[in-house]
Amino acid sequence: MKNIVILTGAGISAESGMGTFRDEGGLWTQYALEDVATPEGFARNPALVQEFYNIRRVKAAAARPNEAHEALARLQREWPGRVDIVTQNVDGLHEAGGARDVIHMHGELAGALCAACGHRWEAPAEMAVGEPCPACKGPHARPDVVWFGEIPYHMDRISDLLDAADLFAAIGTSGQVYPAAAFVHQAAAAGAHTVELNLEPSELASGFDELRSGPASRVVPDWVG
Ligand code: BJW
Repeated sequence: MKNIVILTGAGISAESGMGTFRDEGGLWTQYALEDVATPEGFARNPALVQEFYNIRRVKAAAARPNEAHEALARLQREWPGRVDIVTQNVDGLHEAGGARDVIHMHGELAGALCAACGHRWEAPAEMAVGEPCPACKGPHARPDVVWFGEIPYHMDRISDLLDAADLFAAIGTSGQVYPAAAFVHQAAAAGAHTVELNLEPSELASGFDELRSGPASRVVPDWVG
């Protein structure tokens, strides 16, 4: 067992106070995802979208990593082989917990992106509608996150890691959003042992070799050992 690939979702940050999307009371019960997580929603109402992300940016800045983030960072430090963390989360809590080289497939709250020229820079705590891009000066700044209909970041690199994985773990993700939901199948086809760590078995649970149910702050440190 040499190469470990770990996919994380909102559930790993739930106990740090960051909301999940699809659980009871989750973000998609408070906002329509078409309004705040699509390019079309941003074109229709940029103020609503900036407000949605400003609130979450402030919350993430105040949040602290929990035992699950810290256990994964420890695994990265102590495992003799590779441990790659691919996260769908935009909150930066893996790095705050000590992880390195985290692959942010859905972008980061800390980043701003110019929708016109593609330039990226550090987002201010509060982004305003029409904020100018430092490169092209156009008023098209948006959060550097991946919305529905957009292609997630680092897909070639992730695909190579999955093809070389000996162990694949999915932590705190409902498995309802692609392409991340298909990673377990790619890793299994490459011969990896697959394990799901989640509060309760997800919709994809039958596709994993092993299930560990419970809150991430307990099951992840137990799994890491
Ligand atoms: C705990 C816990 C605790 C709670 N401890 N666990 C039809 C079929 C197939 C695909 C499609 C389709 N129609 C459209 C698509 C594509 C679409 C898609 O998947 N749609 C589905 C809705 C069907 N996907 C896309 O558009 C993606 N792009 C794409 O496919 O491009 C094409 C392409 C790809 C690759 C190569 C070439 C081309 C882009 C998806 C972008 C998703 N963006 C968001 C927003 C990001 C920014 C932001 O944060 O605001 O990403 S949406 C949202 O969902 C966010 C999350 O990262 C993502 C996944 O959510 P996650 O993390 O799983 O959270 P939840 O809430 O769903 O689950 C939490 C889990 O934790 C639960 O299971 C709980 O039980 C558990 N939990 N507390 C442990 N304490």
